[in-house]
Order: sequence, then structure tokens, then C-alpha cells
Amino acid sequence: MSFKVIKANVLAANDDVAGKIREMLAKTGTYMINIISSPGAGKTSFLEKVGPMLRREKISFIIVTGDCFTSRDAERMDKLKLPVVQINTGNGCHIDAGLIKKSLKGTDLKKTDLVIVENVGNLICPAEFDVGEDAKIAFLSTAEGADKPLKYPLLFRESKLAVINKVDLLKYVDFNLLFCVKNINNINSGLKILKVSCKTGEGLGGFVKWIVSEIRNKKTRKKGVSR
Ligand SMILES: Nc1nc2c(ncn2[C@@H]2O[C@H](COP(=O)(O)OP(=O)(O)OP(=O)(O)O)[C@@H](O)[C@H]2O)c(=O)[nH]1
Ligand SMILES: [Mg+2]
Repeated sequence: MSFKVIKANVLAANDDVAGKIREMLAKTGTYMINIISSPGAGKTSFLEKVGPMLRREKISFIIVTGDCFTSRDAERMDKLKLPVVQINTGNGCHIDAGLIKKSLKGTDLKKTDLVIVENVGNLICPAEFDVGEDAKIAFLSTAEGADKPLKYPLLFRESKLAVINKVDLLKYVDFNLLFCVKNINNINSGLKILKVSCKTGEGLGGFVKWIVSEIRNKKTRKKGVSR
């Protein structure tokens, strides 16, 4: 062979920044979730419902929401007085760690229990990018088809929680819930699965319980380290 082959890890620079964000969040005991779904699965609707519930639990949080072009999601959450930063990625199909670092500038993380990232609607690219989160959340809806975990396994492999939204539509759509759950289990047997409806509110309490416990566990671990 008379030519050189250079193999670059295109994710290395991103991982570097993600590592620094993770260190920063470890120091303040701030938990970060990264919600990933296809467009329209209901991420913003979920935050519109869950945001006020977290506030009632006295959880201080900031939402970073990603969209290619508009500020529509931030406007929706701002209407509810939820603290939100909008990222516009242009044609970018995901949020990377550098964008999260920029978004968190000016946020007092010592006073923030939780950073919530609503990623750009896309089941593929965001799953590949570490943004320094504690947990990726695979978010899908009954309107998309039960085979999505089979077709996009990386997200389900990488996630700590799966949320199946729009269960209120189960009686109208051809969505085989058992088939979907079985495939999620096959991909990641330890993955917790929550079935919710942002329309009726079903299952949302289960999410709040889960996240409150995750936040508490991280704060306990931080205390253990700093003692
Ligand atoms: N029936 C029903 N509709 C829902 C539910 N959750 C969201 N929707 C509807 O689904 C549509 C998309 O919801 P969004 O919250 O904008 O979805 P999203 O995932 O944030 O979309 P992008 O940010 O564009 O990726 C809206 O018309 C919502 O009203 C649900 O649980 N049940
Ligand atoms: Mg949205």
C-alpha cells in the first residue's frame, strides 16, 4: 500500500468536552438527562406537563431544547414560566457537548438540581453523542410503530430509561405494545420502561418519582466523595 490511512475519531473532541461537563456536574451534584426521540413523539408536551410537577417537588431545573430552526418549543415552555434555553442547530441533526457547554454558561449549577436536554427530533445521531449526561432517555410514541426499538437499537442500548408516550392512542393505532416492550428488553434487559400519556397525564407521576430518586442518589454520592 503506497498511501497513508489516518483513522480519526470524530467523536473524540466531543467526548473530551462531555467529560469536562460531567466533572462539572459531579462537583455540584447536578443530574442531567438527555431526552431523545423522533420528531413529534411528544418531548416538549412531556416537559410542559412534567416541569410544573418537578417544581412542586422543589426540584430546581433548567431545560435546554434543541431545534433546527425555530424557537417554538422554548416559546411553549416560556409561556409556562419554565426556565429554558433554545439551541438552533441549523441543519445539525443533534446537540453536541460544545452546545450544552455554551447553553449552561451563566447558569448557577450549585443551585440547579437537574439539567433537562430536549434533543433535536432524531432517533439516530443524538444517540451517538455524549453530552455529559447522567442518563439518556429513549422517548417513543405509539403513533410511530412498535418496531422502532428494533430498527434503532443504539438509542435503547445507550439509555437508562425508555418512555412510551401517547398510550391514550393505543385503541386507535396499530401498535403492539407487547412486541415493543419485548424488543426493548432484548436490546437492553435492564432498561426501565414507563408508559405515559402527556394528554391524560397517565404515568407521569412514575417519571417524577424516578427522576427525584436519581437526583437524590447523585447528591448522596457527591456527599460521600466530598466527606
Ligand atoms: N394523543 C396524544 N397526543 C400527544 C401526546 N403527547 C404529545 N402529543 C401531540 O403530539 C404532537 C407533537 O408533540 P410535541 O410535544 O411537539 O413533540 P416533540 O417531540 O417535542 O416534537 P419535536 O420537538 O418537533 O421533535 C403535538 O400535536 C402534541 O399535542 C399524547 O400523550 N397523546
Ligand atoms: Mg419539541
